[in-house]
Amino acid sequence: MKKNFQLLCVTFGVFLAACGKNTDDTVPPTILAQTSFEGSFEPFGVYQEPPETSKSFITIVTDPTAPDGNSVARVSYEPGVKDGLYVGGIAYEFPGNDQPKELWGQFYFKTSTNYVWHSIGQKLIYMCMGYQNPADGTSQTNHILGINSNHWIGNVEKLAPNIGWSTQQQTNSDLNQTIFTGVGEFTRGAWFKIVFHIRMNTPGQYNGIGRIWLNDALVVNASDIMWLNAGNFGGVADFRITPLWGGGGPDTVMETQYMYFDHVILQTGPFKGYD
Ligand SMILES: [Ca+2]
Repeated sequence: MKKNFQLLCVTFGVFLAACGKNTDDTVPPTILAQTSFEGSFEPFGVYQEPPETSKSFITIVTDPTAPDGNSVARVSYEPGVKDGLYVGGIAYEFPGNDQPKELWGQFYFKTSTNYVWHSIGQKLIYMCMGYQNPADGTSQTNHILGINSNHWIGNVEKLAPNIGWSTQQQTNSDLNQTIFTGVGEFTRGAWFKIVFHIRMNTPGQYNGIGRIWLNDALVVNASDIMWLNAGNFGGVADFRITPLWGGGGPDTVMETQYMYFDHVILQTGPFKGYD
């Protein structure tokens, strides 16, 4: 019986091959890393810095509204946290010789209902790109997916922010790009889904791709980004959920507030429904 089944499968496979078709013409994407914080951050590493200047931290908490499962990652911003400081985050590093040149990512985030947005903005993720020396895998550039909130005024419930990319070229900041799009409002306490797609540029040229979807709507669609500067090779060296509060200005957190994350996926190709 088993043999007959195998024969049937082989015959069916030959039939499909003869027709020039396969059951699916597209190669499914490979998941490179994912976590939904159901009891663990793995395979992501956890970091917190610098402890002497920031009291924020990241932990896993139960959340009945979690987009996936029952738990989420919670980052705390305690009173006294000043603008532009790192807080707790998670990171995933790609090996120096195996850095993806194309990466699709997904994550969900929300803020606590008392969240006071920094007057300048909020960094959500950082990614280091490439290496100059393949032997030591030294990464060269640092790029941000963030949200600016230039319309922040006092203790309001909603914001009218911009979301987008900021590139940081260590060797020459004149080459930096800021590609932001206005996206209406971020309601406190509500989950937002972010999907992004990046593809490396020719090193030194402005021809890389950087797209962002917010709640399934394409809001940033750039094809002129220089992720890799001249002489810098490779791809994505690391991915970090780095919810850095602010980036300049005199702001200080006055009351403990939180940012939450869930359902993080990094993969080689498009998510279903995206292209
Ligand atoms: Ca979860």
